Amino acid sequence: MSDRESVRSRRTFLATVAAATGTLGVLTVGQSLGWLRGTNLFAPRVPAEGPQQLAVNRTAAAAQVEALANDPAWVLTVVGPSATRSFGRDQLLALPQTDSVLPITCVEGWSASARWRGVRISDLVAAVGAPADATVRVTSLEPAGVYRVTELPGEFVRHPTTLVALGLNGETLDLDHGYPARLIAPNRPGVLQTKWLSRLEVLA
Ligand SMILES: Nc1nc2c(c(=O)[nH]1)N[C@H]1C(S)=C(S)[C@@H](COP(=O)(O)O)O[C@H]1N2
Ligand SMILES: [Mo]
Repeated sequence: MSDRESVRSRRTFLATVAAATGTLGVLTVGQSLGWLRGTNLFAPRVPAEGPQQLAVNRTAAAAQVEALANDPAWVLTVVGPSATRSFGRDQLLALPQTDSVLPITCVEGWSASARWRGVRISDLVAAVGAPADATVRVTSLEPAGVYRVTELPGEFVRHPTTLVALGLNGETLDLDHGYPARLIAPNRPGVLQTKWLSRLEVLA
């Protein structure tokens, strides 16, 4: 490549970068400004639209969990090495509550922060006699679906912001956000933030 050609190709490269950066700038603005919402092709779900100012990826109706989630006899079953315990919502609410500000980061291309309130998962693991850094299998009430069962490694279980969330943005967790209880942990893809919890099992 001659000197002149290399200067030209570098210019072309820089122009491409500038164009791409400009596009990104516009898209970022589109994510944050209400007036661009309708034109924003890259945000299939707008984070601020949905119950409790948070987008919903899969509704309770779509997941066919409405009846199970609204059942007053619902309990969260926690299975440990030496004990199994069941907690109703009122029992969970009677345990120490923690607030965590954590985002949902969906692979569909949106991320939104919210204030969650609930019980530290490490407290529930301790209540069934397991170590705070145990791995926990998390199962949803959802009868079918790829996100029904997830595994939570010990580093997340022991993290003080990882919750079985019962509340969202100052209100009772909406059915579409996982009522009666959902998992919320830091630095986890949205797909692993299991909604409509049914069971936590400590794995050996
Ligand atoms: N049981 C269950 N939990 C789930 C899902 C699901 O389909 N079923 N979707 C996940 C995905 S992909 C995301 S991004 C988040 C979205 O949470 P939100 O709907 O409360 O915003 O929930 C996660 N938890
Ligand atoms: Mo997602």
